[in-house]
Amino acid sequence: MSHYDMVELNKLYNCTSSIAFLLGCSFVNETACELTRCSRSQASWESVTFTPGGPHSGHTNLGISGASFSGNTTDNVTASFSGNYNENGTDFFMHFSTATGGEGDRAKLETRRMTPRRNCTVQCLQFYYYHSGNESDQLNIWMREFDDDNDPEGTRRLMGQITGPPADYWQLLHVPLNATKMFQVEFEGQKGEGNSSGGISVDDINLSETECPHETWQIRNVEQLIASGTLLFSPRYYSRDGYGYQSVVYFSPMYIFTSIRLVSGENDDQLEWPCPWRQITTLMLDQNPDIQQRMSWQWSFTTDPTSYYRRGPMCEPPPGDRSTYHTYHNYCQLFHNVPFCDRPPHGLGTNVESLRDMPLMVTCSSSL
Ligand SMILES: [Ca+2]
Repeated sequence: MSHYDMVELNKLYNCTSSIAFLLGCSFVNETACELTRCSRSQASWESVTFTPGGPHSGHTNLGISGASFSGNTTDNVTASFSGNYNENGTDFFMHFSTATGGEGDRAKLETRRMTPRRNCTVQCLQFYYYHSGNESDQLNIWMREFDDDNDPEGTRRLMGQITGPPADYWQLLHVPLNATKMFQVEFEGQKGEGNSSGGISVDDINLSETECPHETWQIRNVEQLIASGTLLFSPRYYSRDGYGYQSVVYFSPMYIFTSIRLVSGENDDQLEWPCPWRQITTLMLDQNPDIQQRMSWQWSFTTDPTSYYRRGPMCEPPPGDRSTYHTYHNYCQLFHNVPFCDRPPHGLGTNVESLRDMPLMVTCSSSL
């Protein structure tokens, strides 16, 4: 589904608001977002467009070359997204520097208070972060729930944490939330021990009342992968029941091929084999900073023993040395061949081009 599909659907059903979208922020300018900064030390979150230790630019405009995006939020839909593509090329993000200060210094970045509108009490926070600090630096994701408007402190719970080795690119993180009443999210940077020449940065925050994907595989430099024809294997993931599985994507100038397959895992001896009638849903989408404008393509696969697409024994235990993860040919393949992007549907040419320019991610939600 593309942004244009959604616009047409909204017109068709006369939709004027989003039922799931709560918050979006790309820091297009210094005052674009309803976020509050708070610190009891020298450390602080700063709104910047560049940091010497990285990143050298925000994530919002990354990969956008030319007029691929309109820069508007969804037509006819009221949402609290602050805007995304800035035609001036200015792209702010929030940076917590750990290059100065002392161990334990911390600062918070708080969202406004929000109230769940859906009965499912499930929310998904997603954002991009850039970690250029010391591996002991931390970004803690807190959720604070309030009894009512007069509740000043609420109850705080740690929902996610980023720490460990730095990386020289923007990474995507999904954080499942389960607020049942008024809540807010806090991004807390904390300086660890050791030297740092950078810090932790945050950009393109989105919060929606939807379930987070079980796994997300972020793929960068897609344009190069398409040009060179590249076969990529995701890390091994585990379903909730313990089945090991893997996503495989082949990029070519003509199409993108995706498949999902079971791979040997640590739990194979304890699992039920074969495992018919299990389902996995894969969603491929670009990384537009506004989740409401992402172009997506989704398919589900059910382990149907009578399936025409079956190749080899369906869901038999992966043979061979099960401790050898990289023995890729030891799998029970769930086969699906998809001519994704080879023939753009009418009217979607612009978006398909933008898909080529943007990094991709593949998310998986499985009931294996
Ligand atoms: Ca930004």
